[in-house]
Amino acid sequence: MIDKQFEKEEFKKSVKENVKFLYRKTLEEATQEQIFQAVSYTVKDVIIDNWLKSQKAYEKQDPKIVYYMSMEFLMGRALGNNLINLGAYGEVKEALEELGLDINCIEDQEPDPALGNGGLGRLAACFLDSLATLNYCAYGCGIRYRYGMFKQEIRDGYQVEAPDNWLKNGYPFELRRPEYAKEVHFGGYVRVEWDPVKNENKFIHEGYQAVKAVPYDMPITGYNNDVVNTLRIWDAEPIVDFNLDSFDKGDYHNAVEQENLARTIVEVLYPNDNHMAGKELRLKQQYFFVSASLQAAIAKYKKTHDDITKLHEKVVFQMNDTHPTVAVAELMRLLMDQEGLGWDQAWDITTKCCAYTNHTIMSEALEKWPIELFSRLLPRVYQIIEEINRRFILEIQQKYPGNFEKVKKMAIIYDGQVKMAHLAIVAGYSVNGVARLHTEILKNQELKDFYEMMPEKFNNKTNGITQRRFLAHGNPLLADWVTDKIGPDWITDLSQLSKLKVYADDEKALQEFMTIKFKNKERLAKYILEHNGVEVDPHSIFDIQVKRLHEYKRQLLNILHVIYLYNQIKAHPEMDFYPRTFIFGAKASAAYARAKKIIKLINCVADVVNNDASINGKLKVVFIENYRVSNAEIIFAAADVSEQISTASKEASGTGNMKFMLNGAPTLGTMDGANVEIVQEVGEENAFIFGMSSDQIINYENNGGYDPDFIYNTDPEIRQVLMQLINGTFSSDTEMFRDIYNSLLDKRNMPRPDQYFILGDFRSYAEAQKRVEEAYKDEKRWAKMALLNTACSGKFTSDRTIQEYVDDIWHLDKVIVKEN
Ligand code: 26W
Repeated sequence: MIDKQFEKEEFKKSVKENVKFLYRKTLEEATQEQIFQAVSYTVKDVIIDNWLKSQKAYEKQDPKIVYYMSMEFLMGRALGNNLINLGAYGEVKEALEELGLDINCIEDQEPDPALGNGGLGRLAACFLDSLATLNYCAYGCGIRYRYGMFKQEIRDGYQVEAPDNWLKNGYPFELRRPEYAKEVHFGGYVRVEWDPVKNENKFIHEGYQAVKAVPYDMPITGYNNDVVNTLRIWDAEPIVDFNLDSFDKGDYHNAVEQENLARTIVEVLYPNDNHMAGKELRLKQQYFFVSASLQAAIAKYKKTHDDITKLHEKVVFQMNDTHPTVAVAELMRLLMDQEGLGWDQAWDITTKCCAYTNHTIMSEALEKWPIELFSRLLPRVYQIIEEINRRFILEIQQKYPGNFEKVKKMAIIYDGQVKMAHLAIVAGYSVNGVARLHTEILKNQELKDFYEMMPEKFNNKTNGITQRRFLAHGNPLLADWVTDKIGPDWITDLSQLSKLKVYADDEKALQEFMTIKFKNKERLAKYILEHNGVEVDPHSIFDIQVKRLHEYKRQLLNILHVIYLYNQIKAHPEMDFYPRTFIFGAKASAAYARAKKIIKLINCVADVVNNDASINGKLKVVFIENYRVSNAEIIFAAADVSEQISTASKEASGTGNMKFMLNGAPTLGTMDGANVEIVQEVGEENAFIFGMSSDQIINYENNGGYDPDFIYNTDPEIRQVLMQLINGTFSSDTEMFRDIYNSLLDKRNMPRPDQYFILGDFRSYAEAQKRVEEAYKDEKRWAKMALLNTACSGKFTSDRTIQEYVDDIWHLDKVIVKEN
């Protein structure tokens, strides 16, 4: 039953009232943005009631709570998603129509809350959606960055970063909660004092700078169950307003610094994906939100429980990669210094409360902090880590007497650095990878020593995505068609999609399926024309690669292959070639020069190819500016081919691959990350797999023997493509792409030329692309393939992933909020 406030007349009245109340305007006078605000306030009203109701239910039922600790939450827009989850989307769409408004335009007014980089941040957002939908009590804990992921503009083919001032007009779906503010301390020193009563040392932190952490809560709605959970993101404020008082105390400098700290700490999200920069401010951000979140969790627990030693029965902290790992030491500190527990008791609780998810094996992503920096910024926390390390090394020596190699490889503090992954593994009771292959690589390669010492901690949780956003909201035509065929249960039980398999040979159904795909391609073509000024033909194959730009993801392989096709068409104008549109979307980290050059290359190739009349529009290349959650939804829905072409072993899981699959796009990919499981679900005949296996890659990496020079010298077509990077074909400046060329061939490129085996996989990729073309030409075969991809994607819902986390790691209780 739909909420009364969403009944059309009621809803319209409320929107009009909000416009009047907020802006002193009539609907006719209000801007689209103001109407968006007014609509959102109406929706928020309903949500607040459910929020209160959920809170009450939780208080009564006292369930175990998971705190999902993450530096990033890539939420995307909330309005449409909330309407879907409240079951009111259709009703509201019609009500707005009656007011002469287009719901899409209203939704477009909302800024994307982009408090994340890519995969890891979006995964956190999908998890929150699933937790609420599955009736679990969960908090997301993060940072309220003033500026989220930068906005990408393409100027003259180059990426230019613009600030993302997402709070400019005020964000309607957040609630400031000053009454829950917490203090966080930085710097200073630790004084040790003997406590004669307890007969032990007391550690007193003094001379620190303090910052006030103020929480802002965002509601996380479950699907049709009245559950509203909370994403709690922390803002920083100065403790006291600047005052001359401190000047008198000779503390003027410190007072100014303390205020500055509060201003800078949450200023901006670090836009690095898979690259550790080692910036002090980043560690400050980590400690800031971790300390505030732990304090809040403990305070909440103590409100209704008096035995802190049973904390683990009601609370679990899941650490999203190592970024929040300082949590284990901070929890120890709070339990010992604030709650008065001894080391052993505190350790026992901590190691029952903390669990760690690893999201990458890229060595440059591993977080290691210089001792000097760490101990200066967090002196008491550092002391605790030293003690954890000391005790852990004793354990290693007990288990492997005389084996100093082990100590060297496994210590938490070594070579002047604090290794956060080691800390997370030692203090966590669970360590999980994010796809089957990834977890196996962790166990057998990257974390082998730890796996051998504590195998019981290791487990796999293959990632998933929420179908509420990426099908119900992003692809309404397909969503309605699916519901028509199998009923609406797929919205909360994606395994239902397998019922679609019976339509794999049903011509009418296949035709309907492909007609929807075509309409979605028209929608994307319109978007591309409006935003990029490029005309693309929806009859061509939409071959899409959207994800962060990184060498290991091999956008370069894709664009080199485009050049190769271009050469072929030019050389053989008569050859049979099915028209293709290669679509890219990717942000490069602002400091990642080579990644930015690859964006420039894609745009330069696009310029040449799109303007070459002699190829008759058979090839088009489009770079979609500012790829983000909101346009992603449109992009996935319109894809024919899903490019998942990372160097095997490098992509931990991938989640874009799942979004494409759900929307009926076969994967063109390597046997990497979750692609392996996608192929297993859909069958090899319904995917296009190519390239070296992760074993082959790892073997080359360990034993050498890979020689891109040989390929260059023996394959004239590849050589031609490479020569075109430096002979003026795509830029009159022949030095423009020299670095890219060198990265593939120059022996001085570290650790070796063509580190990501682009030339090694090129032929195999080109051949797989040929198979794509053949398959596409056979309309019926393609339609069946596309439909089967949707039908077999049930495993990849984040609902399944979350249920596995609950069963194996968190052990949460289901909560009932909605009375029937
Ligand atoms: C310290 C800098 C830094 C920043 C972000 C290092 C590492 C990261 C993330 C772990 C990078 C990331 O987003 N990893 C992706 O996580 C996804 C969700 O599990 C996976 O699907 C992707 O394969 C993985 O690259």
